[in-house]
Amino acid sequence: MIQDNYRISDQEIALYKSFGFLVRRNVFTPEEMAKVNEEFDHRRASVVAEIDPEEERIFTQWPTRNPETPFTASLLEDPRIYVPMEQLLGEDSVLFQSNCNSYSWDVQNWHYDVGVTEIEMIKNVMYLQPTTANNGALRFIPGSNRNPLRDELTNMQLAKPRDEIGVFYEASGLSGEDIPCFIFESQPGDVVAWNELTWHAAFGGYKDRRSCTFNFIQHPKTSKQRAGVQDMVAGAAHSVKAQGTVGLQYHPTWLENPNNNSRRARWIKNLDEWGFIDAYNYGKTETK
Ligand SMILES: O=C(O)CCC(=O)C(=O)O
Repeated sequence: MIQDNYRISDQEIALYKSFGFLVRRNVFTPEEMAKVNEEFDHRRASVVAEIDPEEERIFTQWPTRNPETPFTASLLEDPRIYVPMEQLLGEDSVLFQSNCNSYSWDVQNWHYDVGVTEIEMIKNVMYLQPTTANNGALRFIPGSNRNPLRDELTNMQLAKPRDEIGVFYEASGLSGEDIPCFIFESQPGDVVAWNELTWHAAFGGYKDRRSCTFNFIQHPKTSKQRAGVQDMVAGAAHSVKAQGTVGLQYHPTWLENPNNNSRRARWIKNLDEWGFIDAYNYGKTETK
């Protein structure tokens, strides 16, 4: 049963479904965000110590389900996160990926997160510092989760980096910052949830810009949806390598589920059955 007091409204559901994203303000308190930032400081220091300094990373990522960050990890099972997701994706949806990110890039070009269209996935992001249009706020092109717009933006080569100008940018003389969009200017504690097919970008980044993400996937019911999940599983090991994620997505202490949380138990069962645990933790590419 979904708990009533954390539910999003029918209007919010309509906004998400039509435009591909949903902004939720003040989901977490300033005190809670201070705790998340404090854990982030400590974990980031231990992660950086593990990375070869020669790498000079502009992006450092580590999974949230880690005993070094117990408060942040507890947010996975916080109804403020999972209740809206269960409304949007079904009560049997699963939190399959969750990371902390320290970005030091200036620009994140327009893109969408997954190529898999058969199964719906939602990413929740909260930024740990205030964001503004010129200081790393995430932007969305409303409705770009759906076709024909999603594919039209691909054909316009909106995702091309600055040094490889895409057809639209070349013909128009415009750049990524000029694309009409919704800009998610935010305070720590605000959360934006988006369909992972929705086009998004961020400009005006700075060193150690911080976010935490919580990604949910629908429980597959049809053979097409099951194939979609398998495609995600097949790409998981590659994504860990490409992103240079430090540490296990599903830490053994989280998998032990010491308090017998029933939602966590269901997630673990599904993650194991679908092959995510083998793929993310052990780099196994063949699906079950
Ligand atoms: O904040 C950023 O630089 C980009 C975030 C993003 O693209 C994502 O979380 O998928």
